[in-house]
Amino acid sequence: MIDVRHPADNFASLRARIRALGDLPPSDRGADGAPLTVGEWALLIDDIVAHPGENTEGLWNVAGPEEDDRTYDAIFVGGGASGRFGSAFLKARGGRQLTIDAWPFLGGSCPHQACVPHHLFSECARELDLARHMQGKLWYPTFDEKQASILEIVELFKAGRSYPHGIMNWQSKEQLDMEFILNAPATIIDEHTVEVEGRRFRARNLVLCTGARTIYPDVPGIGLKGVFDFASLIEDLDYEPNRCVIVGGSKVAMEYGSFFHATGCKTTILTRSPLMETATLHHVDAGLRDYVVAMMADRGIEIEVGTELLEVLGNGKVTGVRYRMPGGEIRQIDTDFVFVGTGERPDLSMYSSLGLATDERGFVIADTHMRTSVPSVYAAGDLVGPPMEMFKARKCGVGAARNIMGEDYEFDYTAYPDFLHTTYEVTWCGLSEDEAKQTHSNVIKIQMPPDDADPETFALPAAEGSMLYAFTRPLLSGWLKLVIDADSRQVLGAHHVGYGAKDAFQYLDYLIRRPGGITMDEMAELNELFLNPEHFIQLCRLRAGQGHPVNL
Ligand code: COM
Repeated sequence: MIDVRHPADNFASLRARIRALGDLPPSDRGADGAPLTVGEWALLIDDIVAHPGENTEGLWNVAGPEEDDRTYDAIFVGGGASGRFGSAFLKARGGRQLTIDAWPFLGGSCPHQACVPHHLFSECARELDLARHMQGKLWYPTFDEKQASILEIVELFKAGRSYPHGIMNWQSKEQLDMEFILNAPATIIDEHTVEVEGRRFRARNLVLCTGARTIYPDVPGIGLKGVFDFASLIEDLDYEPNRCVIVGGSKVAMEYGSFFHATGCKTTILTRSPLMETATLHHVDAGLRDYVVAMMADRGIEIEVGTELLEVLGNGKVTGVRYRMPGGEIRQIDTDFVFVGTGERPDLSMYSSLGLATDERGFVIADTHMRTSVPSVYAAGDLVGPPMEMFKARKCGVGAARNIMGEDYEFDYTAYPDFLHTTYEVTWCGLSEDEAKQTHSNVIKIQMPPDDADPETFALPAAEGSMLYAFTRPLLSGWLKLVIDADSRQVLGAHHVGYGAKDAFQYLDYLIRRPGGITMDEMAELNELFLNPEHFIQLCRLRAGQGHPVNL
């Protein structure tokens, strides 16, 4: 056990150890007796992560009885987004929490293996796409695929990820005043008791937030070296892939496939369902889907729909895959890199003593209060199933905290704004055009390019990040649609492919779903910051004068 709570008493040897690990700028070197700085946390975490099995002592930030002798209101098992946000909220409400994580940092898989690297990779995909498209024009040199290395980008991420980790630990301890034990697995004894490094902690409630992990198809060869998922890609990739086969058609499959292909690693996606038609993605507009998939194909990504993976080939290391086409034909691709994006499931083995009810897919069943089938046990985040999104994880944790602290709080996450990346940022919220037409008899749309325009010459939409496309090949500059009920004039849905609109969709989703929604006239009254990435305000203004608005 390393006690990180009382710097003055305990830190001389810890600080000496951290200082031996590497240089920090003077501004990030804590004084003797002071709490660890972000940089010091980062060095410590980096050292622990880099030497698995060596640094096995837990990092304890637990109040002694002289500081706080109350029973814990909740123990959060897992310190990812749900556990961290739930803990912070519960603490802010005056409760007492303890957060436990097997990793030496708070924040969970997001900054370690998931959302943060995904965003780095998607930014690289966008940059590479532009550099390849613009090569030989302006100041852009001939695009040299050999300069773009998946391995190098993964290593860039790994070299930098301990700084976000350091921030999470520092913020949770110094700003949010959370109690936590890190780098130590929790053992669940019963619904009120958890054991860590031989010490038992009791709490009024448990909040389970240990996430989910990729499930692999059960086919021969799936365990060969060279088969990766989003997590093992970060931890285990040690060569530069030359050819990629993606198994699955999930968001992860589309995002990572777009990145790999953009680096010059020819990529084929093998998917059962058409992309963006999987059950876990809702409100996907057909026009948006068509544009996104067409643009992936335009970049050269092969998408094989209706296929079934039969076998990963290789002898110790992947050399290819065999798969069945929809008509039954068996095909083979030679490849040195297989990436699995078939979805995730939780590992519930540590909860066997609780007897939690689960659904047919293996997710923990939790009601809208985040209560499981076991009284006083809550569950949050990916553990309770899709959507595997950050807002849901964090708000589930907060929802559990609110209920534990006496509020009657329900969290409904059936409607939400959504996004994914290809080489574009793709965002949507509200209803698709087809959905709107099922419930409204007079639906119009504002769309760019319009259905009857030639997209090769219609150089709009264009805005942040797509101006160079608009002026060189308009088709590539993006796509947008606003779905409107012409009778009530209410905006029903918004859909966008381009760059820079993601933030706006968080607020658009709220405006569309609040009681009364937002009308196209109210939208037209907003003040655009031109060239606004999604163009919706001024496009509504062009039609707002019409008593009976029609398509634009
Ligand atoms: C974000 C992690 S990377 S958390 O949600 O802030 O804990």
